[in-house]
Amino acid sequence: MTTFPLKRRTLLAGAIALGALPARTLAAASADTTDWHALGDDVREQMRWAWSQYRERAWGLDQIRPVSGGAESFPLKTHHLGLTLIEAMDTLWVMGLDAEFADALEWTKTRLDFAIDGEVSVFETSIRIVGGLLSAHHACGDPSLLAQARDMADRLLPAFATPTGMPHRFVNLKTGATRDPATNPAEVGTFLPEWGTLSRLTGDPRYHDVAKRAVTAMFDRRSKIDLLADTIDADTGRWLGRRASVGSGADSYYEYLWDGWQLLGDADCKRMYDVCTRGILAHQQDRRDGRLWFPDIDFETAKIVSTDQDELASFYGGLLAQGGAAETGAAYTRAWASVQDRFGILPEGYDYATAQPTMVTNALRPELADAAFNLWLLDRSPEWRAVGRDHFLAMKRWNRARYGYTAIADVTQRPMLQSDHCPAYWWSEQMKYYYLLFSDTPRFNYADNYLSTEGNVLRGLIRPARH
Ligand code: IFL
Repeated sequence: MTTFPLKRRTLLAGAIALGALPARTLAAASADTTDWHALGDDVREQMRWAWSQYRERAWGLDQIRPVSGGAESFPLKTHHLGLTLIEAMDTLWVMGLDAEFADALEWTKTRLDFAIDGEVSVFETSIRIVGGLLSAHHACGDPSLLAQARDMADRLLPAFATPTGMPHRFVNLKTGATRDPATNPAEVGTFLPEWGTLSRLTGDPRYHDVAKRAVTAMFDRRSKIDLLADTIDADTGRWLGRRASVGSGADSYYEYLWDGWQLLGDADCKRMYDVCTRGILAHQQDRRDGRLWFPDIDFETAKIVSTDQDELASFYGGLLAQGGAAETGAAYTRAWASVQDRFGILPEGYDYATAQPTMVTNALRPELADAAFNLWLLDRSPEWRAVGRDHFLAMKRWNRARYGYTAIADVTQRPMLQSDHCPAYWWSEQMKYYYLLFSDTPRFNYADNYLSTEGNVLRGLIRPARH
């Protein structure tokens, strides 16, 4: 995700601070005595502790199982690529955990090998591995990281060789065989910031060009009311579904339109973002009991098809604010924060019409912390720090297990029921969002930065001066 240049941020700060904050929130914010830097130190300490568990029990493996101390592979089914390690690197760096970062760097130099005869999700592998290596490269400048990011992107490239330019969902890392043309906006359009960066750093335009072609091919198939549906055939370009959503399957498509503008200065991306966002704001807003929600609707008729909200959509308030709709973004984030207030941790599914969870799990999700961080970057309101603090403290209370932080099987039970899973994005996303939100670290440029959908910092890391 991204921030505006200083001037724009200052303007937005005024707009939000003067207009949109409810009196209750303002009062609570001004009475807040939280020691933010101490909280930042605590985040760093949790990261250091969880990393030591991973180092001891699952070193080089994809994901630790925090309850049993075992491990699981992802994105390959039967082979590990060190996913957690790659995802964690820029977070370790920004926290100043330099020995841990150096240890991880050494592993990538000596052990990383992508020539595996197995299939990966093109989308997941790009945002996590290509993005993770690029952000680690941004942190330390080691050329081996860029070479590895490029190696992985080269292995993903065959997926884009379709008649429409929209990628197949899976590719074999060794043979280049692809499969599954039935895809969605997010899996088509979540490449440009990483792949544009790769082109900039390597001088090879192919990465940028395939990513741009895919995102544009999707945009060109929007409905007359400027909405995208949820499933499309990448070979024929024909829609296979009708549901328009800002959640799963669509979320980061919109995010990367904005990010293409913010990180790469691509005016086409800005235009596409504005068109899509106008469509969403015109047809998809629904206010109930003073709260703003975005139901799923039919992409041609705008008829509501579901009031069931996907937790993944809770990032969207931060994006709306970044794109200039500050009050709407704040209102949507407050709607989700009220669900957090009620359950402690967001359920994976929540129906705002019945005010009931529809899926009681939570896969250690970062989205609300992501929105809080992005809103705070724009206006510096303590309201968003408080949303992030509550997210962090609930995680410490309910998700901490013997060997790390774990997902929740049921957020409605007390104590919450834990499952045995630590998705690698946890190391790249919320731990970084919390730390940046609380610490005011000099290693990060708070006025000019870019974080990807996976929390990978591709602009804004500040290397300490050498003495
Ligand atoms: O991989 C993560 C990323 O934020 C994303 N979607 C879901 C994951 C986190 O919940 O784009």
